[in-house]
Amino acid sequence: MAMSDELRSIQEMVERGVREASSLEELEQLRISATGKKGSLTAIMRSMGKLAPEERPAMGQLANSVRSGVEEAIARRKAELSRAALEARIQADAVDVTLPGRRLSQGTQHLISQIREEIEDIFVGLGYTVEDGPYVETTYYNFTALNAPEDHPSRSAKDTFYVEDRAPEGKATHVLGESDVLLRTQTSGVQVHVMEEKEPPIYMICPGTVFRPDTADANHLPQFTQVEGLVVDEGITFGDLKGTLDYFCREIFGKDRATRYRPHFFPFTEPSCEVDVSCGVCHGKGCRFCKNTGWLEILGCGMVDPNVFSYVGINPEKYSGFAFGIGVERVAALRYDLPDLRMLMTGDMRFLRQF
Ligand code: 2U9
Repeated sequence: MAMSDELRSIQEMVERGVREASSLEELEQLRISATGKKGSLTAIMRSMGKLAPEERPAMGQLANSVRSGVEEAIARRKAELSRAALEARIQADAVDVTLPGRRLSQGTQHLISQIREEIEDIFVGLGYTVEDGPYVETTYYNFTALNAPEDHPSRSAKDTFYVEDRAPEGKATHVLGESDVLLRTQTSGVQVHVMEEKEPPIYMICPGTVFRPDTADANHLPQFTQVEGLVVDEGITFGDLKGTLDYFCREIFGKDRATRYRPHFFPFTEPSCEVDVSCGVCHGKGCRFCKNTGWLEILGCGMVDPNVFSYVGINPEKYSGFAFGIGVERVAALRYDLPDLRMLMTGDMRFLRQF
């Protein structure tokens, strides 16, 4: 075939290929087969030297125009295909900004945390510090240093979760006196730690989770939250205790609520009291909520027993103090008329969102 025919046939072939190419990859293959290093057009241009000198200018001109025509056609199609590819991507990635958004489900602070913080704020306002301590305690910090005798019922495995891996080999249940590590049943151990570390004056509260092997029912939870408080200073009297706790009760339940102090017994305080606030439903007249007494029990308290001071090396002749314990779940139940403490443990957002 004459070289000019060959050039024209290549030109036709490439032009058809360009029209038919449906992807950038196909087009690139076509370019390589024509004008690439081993391409058909490149091969012809290389063989130009074999022509008679008088034929070369015309053939050279033809070859160059075929080549630039081919390159131009490929470039044009390339631009077209690139635009189409971009268009397709834009279509595929399109976001319909007019669609309604997905609402993020946002939690709320748990009622118990809210009340715990409220109690903290009341005492911080009175100059108290907020202290923390371990959940796992020894019998010394949970009982002994709090003046609980060795045979006190609260020490029994019925009332305390002992930590299993410190129980004797092969025995599933704790036998009194055989394990001295437990889940704290009260936060009082924190006060013992603080008194060991700090000199009086001490004005502190210790909020936190405590554990007791009670079956959960309307009035009991095996895990609940306490805020205990301790004041140790020179000249602290029962009057200081009463003034402080009356103030606390009014802050947390409202100015119109009365308080009453009933004698009680705790190993760690002497004298000891349980404190009631007047019923907010019937205002003391008696109703179902207060079991017709007009009063609701809210906390325990007392003057720190001098024995407790002796355990931590505080001189009971120089210092006196008072202590108290508040069950936060109980405060929540009284304040919001909750019929069952277990409602606080379910994580049911229909309940929790109300607070
Ligand atoms: C030290 C000395 C004394 C803490 C106290 C109570 C009274 C009390 C209960 C309230 C409801 C426990 O959560 S509850 O079941 N607590 O009645 N707690 S006095 O007395 C202390 C603490 C530490 C060193």
